[in-house]
Amino acid sequence: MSTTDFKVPVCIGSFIDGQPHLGTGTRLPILNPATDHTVSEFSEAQADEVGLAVTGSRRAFEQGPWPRMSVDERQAVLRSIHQVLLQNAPELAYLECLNTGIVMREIEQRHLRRAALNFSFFADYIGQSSDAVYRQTQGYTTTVMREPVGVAALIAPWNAPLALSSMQIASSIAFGNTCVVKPSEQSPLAVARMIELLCEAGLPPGVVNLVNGRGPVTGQALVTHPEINRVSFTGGTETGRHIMASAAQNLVPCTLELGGKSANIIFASADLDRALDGALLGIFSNNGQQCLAGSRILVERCILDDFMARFVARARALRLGDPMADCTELGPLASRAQMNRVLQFAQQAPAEGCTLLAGGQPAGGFGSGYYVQPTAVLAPDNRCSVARQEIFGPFATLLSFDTEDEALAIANDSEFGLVSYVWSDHLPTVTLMTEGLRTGVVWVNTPMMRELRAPFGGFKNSGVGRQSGTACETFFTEEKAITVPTRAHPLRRLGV
Ligand code: TXE
Repeated sequence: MSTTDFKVPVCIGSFIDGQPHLGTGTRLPILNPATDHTVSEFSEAQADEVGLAVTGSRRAFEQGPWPRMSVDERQAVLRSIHQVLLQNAPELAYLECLNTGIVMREIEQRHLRRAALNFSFFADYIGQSSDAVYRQTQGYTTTVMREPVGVAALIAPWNAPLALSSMQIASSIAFGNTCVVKPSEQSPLAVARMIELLCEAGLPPGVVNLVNGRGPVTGQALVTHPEINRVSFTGGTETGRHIMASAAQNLVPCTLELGGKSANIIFASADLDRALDGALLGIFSNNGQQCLAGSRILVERCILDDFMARFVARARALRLGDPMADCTELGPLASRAQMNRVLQFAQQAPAEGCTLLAGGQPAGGFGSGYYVQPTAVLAPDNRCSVARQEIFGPFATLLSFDTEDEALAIANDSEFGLVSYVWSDHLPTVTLMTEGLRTGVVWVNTPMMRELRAPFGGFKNSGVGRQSGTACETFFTEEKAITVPTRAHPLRRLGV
């Protein structure tokens, strides 16, 4: 099937109770980052339209079949979604690539597989989870059950819209909840189609509703709606802080998956060919726009010159181009604002003592597309802005260290604590580092490898809460303790 077979909608609206709902809100453009051309538009949901979506979700929760289905029935729908997403992968990948500039090969091989897997993973999980029974207190049995919490607000980012929003959707609905999804205003195209497909796969209407719009308008109305019971947010740290404060007004718990400035620590004792491949993948895959990017590359001083020369040569050789093309390794950034942000860091770095090793300029030959040259700087120390702030683009900051303790101190000297990477074949070094690193995930001798069974999430300003089967079950369910006496105990009789 050729990409021209896929229809791009003229305008995207909300999706409520299984039906498209085109409101009267402001029409805003949906852009192709590779060309800066408008490819579609969306209608921004105002508070009243957000209210309709939340009411639809509430009705589906209170009266609809989904929360009342047996686990077997819910599993069957989640597995059907897995199948339908894979069957429609070419169309979803096309829309995602068109709207985000993420390289098609990565969308097909990573994002879409993950999106489908998220649903089958939670189907498997709910088939195995169990309630707890306490019988330690003689004469009583106490059962602790978990029930769905109600309606979840899911706020998704623009750097991996399908992969990340599908995680939020699957992990909330698997436990019998309903939800309202708000994708990023920059990247609503593929998510809107995915949500239609959920219904086509057999999900009852109203279980997953969709609203589109900017954060302060649509997102804020959703997060603060009084009928919302949980908020799941993936995005920037400052936005996360604001969302959590807003949700706190209604005492609504939040899970926040935020930014990072992850250390990728390379020791002389590593397999340096693999470490080099891993470092390049860590910072340049997904166009450098990923929360788990290994954006601070810490290199043991005795191998610095050699490693740096090889890293820079490979970075310069990266194939920039049309994200739809098979040979492309690096596409455009997601927005003009993001491109300008990245370029500004490159511009300021020399004033802070950094040496520009590669890139730092807009990449020529791509018209008005948001392309930035693969960029690398050597920073004199960890205090520079490029070592502290999340840049979120194809921008590597290299630093050097002499000892394990120094590597650990630099790695941990960050407001973030999402992931870290260690490259060494020396077991005591690996042990020392994995025990000392203050991050939610540590990858040893491998680039990012997401094990869905294990918790994913960050220390410090990288987030609140975790994503895994058990963590999502805890977050998206309420516990209820039911105590029953095993025989008729004599009761103290009042008023006799
Ligand atoms: O994302 P925002 P921004 C980081 C990255 C990037 C920075 C800023 O460093 O440069 O964040 O990105 C919605 N109420 N990450 O500002 O604002 C918004 O509409 C409710 C890391 O573009 O965090 C979108 O749907 N919702 C990251 C979502 O929040 C609000 C992924 C994320 O947008 C809102 C993205 C409000 N008041 C950026 N304001 C990661 N963790 O992977 C905004 N939103």
